[in-house]
Amino acid sequence: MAPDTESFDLLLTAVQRFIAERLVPAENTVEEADDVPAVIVEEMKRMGLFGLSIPEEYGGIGLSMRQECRIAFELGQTSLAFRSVFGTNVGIGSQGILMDGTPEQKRKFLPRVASGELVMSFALTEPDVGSDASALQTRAEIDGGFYVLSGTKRFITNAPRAGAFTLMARTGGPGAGGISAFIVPANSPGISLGKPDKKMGQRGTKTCDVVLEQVRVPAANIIGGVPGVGFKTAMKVLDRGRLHLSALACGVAQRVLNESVAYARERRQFGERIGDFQLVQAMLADSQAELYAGWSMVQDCAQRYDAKSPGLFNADVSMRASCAKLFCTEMAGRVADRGVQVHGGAGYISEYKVERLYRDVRLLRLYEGTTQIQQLIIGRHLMRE
Ligand code: COS
Repeated sequence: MAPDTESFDLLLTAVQRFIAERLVPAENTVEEADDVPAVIVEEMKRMGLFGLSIPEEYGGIGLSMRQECRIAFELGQTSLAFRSVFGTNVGIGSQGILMDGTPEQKRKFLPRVASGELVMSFALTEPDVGSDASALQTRAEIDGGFYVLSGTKRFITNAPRAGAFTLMARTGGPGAGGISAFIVPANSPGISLGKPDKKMGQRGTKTCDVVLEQVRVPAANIIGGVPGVGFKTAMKVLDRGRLHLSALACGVAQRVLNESVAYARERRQFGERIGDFQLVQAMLADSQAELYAGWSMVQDCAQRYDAKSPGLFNADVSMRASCAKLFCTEMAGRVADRGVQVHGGAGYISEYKVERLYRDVRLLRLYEGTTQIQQLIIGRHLMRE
């Protein structure tokens, strides 16, 4: 059961305060150190942020999707590195277990995921396999009660922090039906990490390669205990993740808009505030209107997500999550671009927040399925209907 309105409002207020008082003031530190301070990570654990989406019976808060999106919207309004610390525990790292795991797997892993003691990370992408996920090459060969895994996973968010991976590998023949999802402890012999990726933005988030050389994983660690359904688990996890990211994108757009309006009220040219010029107002108005549209989509889709059978694929909701991801992440890109434009030359200088936000939002259109993958999912759905 998701928290009632009163409990949720208390959480929302606490998160808003935490962002305003602890996270926003630490944004420059995160940018310079390329890391989130350990003391803040501990505060996040105490607030329960690692367990936002995990049901109460496993020690989490058990938010509905609608509530989770509301919190993601707030988290989008500060450095995205903060959300990333616990984002994989709330989303793509843990949801496979929650949706398709056996009761033992849920009992064994989810309480530690919810408390933040165990960081989970999601490993699907490979050097030669990104958008075409069902072609993945990491092999898992059966050997008695174990599988032996070999391959390389790429751009794996939180790999350096992870205690375990939800990792997709091929137990059978080619295509989606040959893929299984494993829970792989990060300290398994044969696992090594690549050097940290140097990224365009989102400094403070941690990504790198995960290399598996003859890694022995108990067969009992296949999510749900059934081989061959890991691709579907991964797709369901991504549907949900895409909706969460849509909400996050709206949050960043809101922050950019706030920064831009504040600047337009302060900055004077030709003897007037630049925000009094209609050409500047047009940019702000377009951003506000698009943000409103995006957030309305997120709320609608989240409501539909909550109404469907939990953990089951629903083609209509999946299509709408792709619509939201497509629109909201592209929208955040346009809003960030206008934000820089409103700031003029100052927008290109790192002293002003929009410079970082402009770089940070670029990833939103790429990860958890590019804009083109969302178009493909929507287009296929329409043709199927
Ligand atoms: N939920 C559950 N099952 C799903 C599903 C979903 N959202 N989407 C597809 N499936 C099922 C299909 O129903 C099909 O099952 P059957 O074989 O029983 O019919 C199976 O999965 C294969 O589906 P499909 O044929 O559509 O797979 P494709 O190989 O054509 O791939 C895309 C589909 C391109 C949509 C998929 O590979 C994808 O999302 N790629 C992007 C991956 C991504 O987001 N990567 C980011 C890295 S993770 S941060």
